[in-house]
Amino acid sequence: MPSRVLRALAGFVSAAVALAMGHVVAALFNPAASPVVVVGSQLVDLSPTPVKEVAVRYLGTADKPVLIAAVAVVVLIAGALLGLLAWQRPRIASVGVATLGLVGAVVALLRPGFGGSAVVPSLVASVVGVATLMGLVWWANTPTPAHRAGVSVGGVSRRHLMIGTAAGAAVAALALGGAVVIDRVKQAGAAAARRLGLPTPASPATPIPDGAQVPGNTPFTTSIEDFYRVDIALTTPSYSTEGWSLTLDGDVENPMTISYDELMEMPMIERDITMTCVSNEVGGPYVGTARWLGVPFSDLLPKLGVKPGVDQLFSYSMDSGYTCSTPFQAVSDGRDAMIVVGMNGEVLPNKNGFPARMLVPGLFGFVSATKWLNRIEFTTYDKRKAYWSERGWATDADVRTQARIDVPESLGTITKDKPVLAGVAWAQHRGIEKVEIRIDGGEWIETTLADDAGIDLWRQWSHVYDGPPGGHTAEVRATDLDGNTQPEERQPVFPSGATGWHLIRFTSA
Ligand SMILES: Nc1nc2c(c(=O)[nH]1)N[C@H]1C(S)=C(S)[C@@H](COP(=O)(O)O)O[C@H]1N2
Ligand SMILES: [Mo]
Repeated sequence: MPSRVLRALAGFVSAAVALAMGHVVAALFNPAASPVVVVGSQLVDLSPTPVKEVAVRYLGTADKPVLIAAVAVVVLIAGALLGLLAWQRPRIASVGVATLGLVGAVVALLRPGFGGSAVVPSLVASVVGVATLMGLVWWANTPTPAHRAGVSVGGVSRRHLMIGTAAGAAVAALALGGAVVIDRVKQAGAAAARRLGLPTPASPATPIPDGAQVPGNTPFTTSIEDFYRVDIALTTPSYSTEGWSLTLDGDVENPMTISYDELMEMPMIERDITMTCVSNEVGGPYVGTARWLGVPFSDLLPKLGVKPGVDQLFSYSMDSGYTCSTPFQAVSDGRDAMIVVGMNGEVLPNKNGFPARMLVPGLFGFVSATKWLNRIEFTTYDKRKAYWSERGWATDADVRTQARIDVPESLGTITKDKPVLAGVAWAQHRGIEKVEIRIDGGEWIETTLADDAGIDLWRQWSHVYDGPPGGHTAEVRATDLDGNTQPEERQPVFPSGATGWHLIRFTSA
């Protein structure tokens, strides 16, 4: 007979293989039906409230993993004890191991809302546990060549048993690893389902023409990852939609409070819109274009019955007392002002304002794009003053007409075979008429504009450089469709947006 330690080890490993196989089977179709999880959950439900409170107090949010680990440890110890019996009383040991698994199956049957299939992982664990333990006994009793040659005595192969337990431990580890992988894959699937869960727009975006993108230039649509983030929150707020609602009130006939589900059921528009921050320096990065999905104000305003005299929308954020003022005119003049729930085909990310934000084409973000939105009050500029207005910034600010050079980057090089300068220009809700460039302070030359995707969007431009090699400067200026050309005069971002021309130095090789 093997030593006590080896017998206990064999039982322990058999229990581990059993739990791991039950766990991986559960991971496939119902993770909550894993034998250890199902028993742990039942213990949570059975334990009296004071015990739960103590557990939560001392273990915090780790209370559930700790409990599940405790269940696993109990089963593994029971397995080790049964392992001690396995050589002399194999039947009793087998029944014991099977019973451990059956406990999981019975508990799974008792738990509400689980259904009969929830017993499968525990039954699998039962069968695997018995098979592993009896397999180890058999394998250890199988004579090695050494026995046959009469070199070794005792009728038991330590070597076989050690190889067998090591193999069992490896199987258990692989199964646990498999369960983790399955869980990851399923979570990725759930994220994809959330994307699919976004409502289909009643009014989809018109496709962006292929010709709107200058090859090698900044991407026309900015990815969520690359989209600039500007706000006064210290960390990324993360709110749940449960209990969240959006209140529309103030000087309206019918104030409304809308839950997330109600909002998601309203007809939506999908639009590509370029957003800009007032704090963007000339040539700066705080500008981006995304495909936004949301409920248009044009649908909400008639339902609300806005009273005469309202000239301001005063929006509130759940985060840190941020407020924002938006001219009522800008949300009621027919442009695509909306309450946004989706961005680039995904549920609005936390950093960009989940569950909902405002967006008004043509206005700087600080006077239109409240994130983590929970209330919009229809009122007057006399009555309410917004967060940034209190700090001296403009109360109402259209975006500035701006052009930026993106290719080459500042101090970069263009080559003879690709002597192209390129960039973007924006004047949301007015549209870009032309972008001009001048090299070394010379004559202004009109650049080639890429295809137009709409007045609420930036427009790409490019220019083929045909001057001498060496170091040069390039400057750009845009003119919008209202006829305003970007002024040369440099103004700082405070209080209503920077002005001036973007200049870079570059080398022509
Ligand atoms: N709640 C809240 N919303 C906010 C802000 C803020 O500080 N808090 N900043 C605004 C500013 S200044 C801009 S430019 C835009 C930026 O939006 P983004 O981070 O999604 O790019 O959000 C606006 N909405
Ligand atoms: Mo901003």
